[in-house]
Amino acid sequence: MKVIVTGGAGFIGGNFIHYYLAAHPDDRVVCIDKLTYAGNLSTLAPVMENENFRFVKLDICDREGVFALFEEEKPDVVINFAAESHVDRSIENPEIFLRTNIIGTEVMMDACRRFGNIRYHQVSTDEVYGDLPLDRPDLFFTEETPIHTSSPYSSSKAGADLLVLAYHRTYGLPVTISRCSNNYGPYHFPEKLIPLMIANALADKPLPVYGKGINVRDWLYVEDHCKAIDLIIRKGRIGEVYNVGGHNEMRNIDIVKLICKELGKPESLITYVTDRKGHDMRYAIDPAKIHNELGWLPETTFADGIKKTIQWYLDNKEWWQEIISGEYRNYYEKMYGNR
Ligand code: NAD
Ligand code: TDX
Repeated sequence: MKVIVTGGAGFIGGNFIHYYLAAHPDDRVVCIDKLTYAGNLSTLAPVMENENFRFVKLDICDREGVFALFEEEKPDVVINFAAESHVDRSIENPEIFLRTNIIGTEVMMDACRRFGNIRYHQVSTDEVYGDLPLDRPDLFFTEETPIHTSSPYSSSKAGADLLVLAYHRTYGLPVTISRCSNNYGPYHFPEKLIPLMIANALADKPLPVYGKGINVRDWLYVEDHCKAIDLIIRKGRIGEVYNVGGHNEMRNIDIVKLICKELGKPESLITYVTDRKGHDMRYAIDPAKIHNELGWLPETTFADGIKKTIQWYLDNKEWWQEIISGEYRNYYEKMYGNR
């Protein structure tokens, strides 16, 4: 099988490529990535020499370039991870989110239509459902929960999801969508909560917790997400949405305290800063559908996953230190300087 993976130089796409090439050594993977600030070729260094892997620097909005690549590679499956993915950046500058996340999805699906009705999978997010109240722990996002977005990021992802379902209904494109909860693990860009707190704690820098730190996220080890996507592209029902999550809800402040404990750093580093605008309170996935239909269950507990993740950041300092020494410094100063 030949698979085109977009956004493979990013966090989840990169982990997916590592997982996929090991799990399916006879398949070919072609990665398309524009290498934005979030894309790092060093993430793909371990597979660059693999003869079943090819990297192509390409914008998913570049219709001509994408069509030429499809003509050349003739993929069987396309998995679209490429996106602008950081909520805080979407609040500062929504436009690029609409371009990449919506137009890019359209271009990738047009290429699938043009070159033989190719199987298409969209990597989406639980954020399209908006948020749940903290005082209703009985409520969860199911695939039937209405789309109700909060940020420009989640709105752009929701727009893309609607377009994917429209391409199925209108053109008969064989699509699936996965909507996953918050991922964590190796190669996670240090602008996101867990790697940011690890990097700051190791440097004895303040740990900026938004608001009161009581917002809840449902955390899943990235490899479990990769396995879910692999199952969906093989066994998922066409035209369906699958929620992916492991019933692992945690408050931000408890995660930050856990990171302090694991690294032997004092909680006095924790600094409460101005809240995120429109900050979603709680995400919580009901994964019953993917479990019942495809037999998926998460394999890594949070206790193990967070230990493995922290160890990875300790063992791979050059990967993230290179990132935080570059353009990221300006971003950090702008977002956190006077917060
Ligand atoms: P990321 O920001 O780490 O990586 C995104 C990658 O896409 C980068 O390599 C970047 O260079 C590339 N990219 C961006 N714009 C592009 C364009 N126009 N053309 C080609 N490549 C482009 O993101 P991530 O956290 O790995 O997220 C991957 C996908 O999973 C996204 O679609 C995101 O919405 C979704 N998702 C993420 C999470 C999470 O917790 N991180 C949870 C659920 C869903
Ligand atoms: O410095 C911080 N301080 C803080 O308190 C940062 C960066 C975050 N937070 C809070 C905000 C959120 O409540 O931590 C929580 C997690 O924040 P992020 O890591 O930015 O993730 P989130 O906004 O939940 O979105 C993530 O999960 C869903 C991904 O970035 C999305 O791409 C995915 O769709």
